[in-house]
Amino acid sequence: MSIMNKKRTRNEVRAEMLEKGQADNVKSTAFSRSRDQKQCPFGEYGTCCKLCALGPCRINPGKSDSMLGICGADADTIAARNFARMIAAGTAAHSDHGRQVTRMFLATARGELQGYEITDNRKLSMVAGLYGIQTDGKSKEKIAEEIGVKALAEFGQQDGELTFLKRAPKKRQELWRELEIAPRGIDREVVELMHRTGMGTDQDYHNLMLQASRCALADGWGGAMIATELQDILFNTPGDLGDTRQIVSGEVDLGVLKDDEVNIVMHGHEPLLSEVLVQASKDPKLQELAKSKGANGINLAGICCTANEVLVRHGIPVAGNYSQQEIAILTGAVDVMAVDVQCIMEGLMNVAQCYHTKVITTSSKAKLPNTIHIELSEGNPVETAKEIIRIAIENYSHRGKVNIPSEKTDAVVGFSHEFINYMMGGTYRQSYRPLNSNIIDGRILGVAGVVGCDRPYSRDLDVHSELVKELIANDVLVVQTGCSALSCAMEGLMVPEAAYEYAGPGLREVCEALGIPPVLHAGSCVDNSRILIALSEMVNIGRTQSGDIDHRVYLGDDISDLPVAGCCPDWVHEKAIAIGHYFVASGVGTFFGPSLQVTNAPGFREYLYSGIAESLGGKWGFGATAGEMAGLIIDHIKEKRSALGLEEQKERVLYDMEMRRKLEVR
Ligand code: NFS
Ligand code: SF4
Repeated sequence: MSIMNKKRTRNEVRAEMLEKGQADNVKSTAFSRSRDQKQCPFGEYGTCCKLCALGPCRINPGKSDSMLGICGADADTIAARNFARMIAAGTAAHSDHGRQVTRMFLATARGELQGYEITDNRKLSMVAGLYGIQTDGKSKEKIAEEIGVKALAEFGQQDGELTFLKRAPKKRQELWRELEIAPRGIDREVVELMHRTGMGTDQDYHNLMLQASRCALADGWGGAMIATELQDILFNTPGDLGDTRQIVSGEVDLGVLKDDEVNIVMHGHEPLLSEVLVQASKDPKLQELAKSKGANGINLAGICCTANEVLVRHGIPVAGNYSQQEIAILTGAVDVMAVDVQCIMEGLMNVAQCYHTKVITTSSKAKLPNTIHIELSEGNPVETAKEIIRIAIENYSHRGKVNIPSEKTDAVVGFSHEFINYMMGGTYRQSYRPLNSNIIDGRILGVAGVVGCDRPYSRDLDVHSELVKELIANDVLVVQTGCSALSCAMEGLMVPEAAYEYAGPGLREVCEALGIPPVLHAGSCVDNSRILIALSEMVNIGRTQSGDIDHRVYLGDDISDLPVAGCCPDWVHEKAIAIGHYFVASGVGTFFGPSLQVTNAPGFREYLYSGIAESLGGKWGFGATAGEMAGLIIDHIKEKRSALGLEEQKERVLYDMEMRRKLEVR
């Protein structure tokens, strides 16, 4: 396996493809549109309010102290309401995904749905335990049905607490109760936040952010976590395949598309579609049909988070992340792009119309004009998948000029919480103890979760890999999800060899001993919930059964004590803000860039960047560049280390311009 199999930088490849697009009469792409769009400073800095018809009201940067909206709202209230609404929207997105998975899970358990089954028994009994379900003498389908009923009820629950909250460290749970922000039901928190951010309701941003926290927690420890866990039961926990445990490897980047095979690109978020496409593509009849049309086979590749889902479970190749979705079509080699929900650019249609590519929508929640709609059947999804594949096969012969860049990279992936546990301690001694003790002895400085989206800018340096390289050079172990993970995978950071090339000496030693990359791919964006569980586990092992501190592995009693940080260096979607805030409300210092839409609201901004830590332990931070974000993360981790009394042994390895230049993007 080589990490040096890229001849050109991603920027060079992209430029060539965009040129091809122009020659093929593609009117615009996100790259050209992002050059043409001039961002409105009021929106960019967080002080545009269009909540009611008296507005839109805009608070002028520089005059923000004196200016008010017509109702009297000031810059802080306006920015806080906008911010909180993003949290509500993001929570709604992850949670509606979770609801759909739960409905299909329940239908599977009841035998009403073909194509899925209850696969991961280990996780099934773990989740049953959390819901207090007695499993003795029951079939796995019966257990799953009881889980499905309870999980589905949590969306509409009015009182009480979400079940998975009890997976957090005790001290954190107590804090949530004390602040009255333990989420009661998933939908309720979204609705209440929408209500409170409307015109003329909650105008104290401290109070508003309490509900925003409750809502975000209903995402991370609710909707998103339900999505992750039930998907795992249906499709297997990444890296944890029943009796065998293994990480998988896969290839990423445009070079995974094939000249001589039918290419089907799966794009979106819910693995319900991609999983049945994977199954159906193996059907010998469809394989034969493809051959009869002159193709050598059927090639599936992913885009965005659905790509992450099938990559970490099956090693299915990935064509790209968010910003690469139109470029995949520009190759002229995509016979079908099948989409479900979220992060699907409307611009796809303009591009697809210039090629033979058929875009197929599959969810009633997300239709695009001028596309084929084939609803993912709630009765027989495999049949839907076969129909999609047949359309792709028929379309293969309609290709025009094809240009598939040869560039692709290997990635070793599938580091679920369960696999990390296993890889550290083996089958009989599964534990995070080695991780904690490596942190205590300083081999690993701390852990950073680097997650979220990527923006369609043309840059020489990729902000994700630039940031991550600096972190691992400073012995920070990096865990990734989402499009950011795909960026670093494309830059060759997810192979064990990357440790030799980029990691600091301590981290390198650990990676070498375990045979792992210094950057661990944990899955899609809903799988950030895996990181919450990993953090809880790092806390929980610090004390013995009887409650005594075990000094060999003790890193504090709450997530907010851990030398860890979160980062979303290139956020795009509101979902990223919801994720950021559930990390903050879980006690994690979380750093975003390269903008944050709170700049011109001084009171609210300072509250997010520091004041909020007094109650929640976690806080927001902002860095405009990879270097700034890396600095903030490393400083934050060091602060936590010194609060724990861990001796500092190392100075930060600073990446100066010279070193940055050497980090050229491959
Ligand atoms: Ni996350 Fe995944 Fe990508 Fe951002 Fe969109 S695909 S759910 S939102 S852009 S990481
Ligand atoms: Fe203007 Fe207030 Fe209406 Fe917002 S809610 S648009 S600040 S009047």
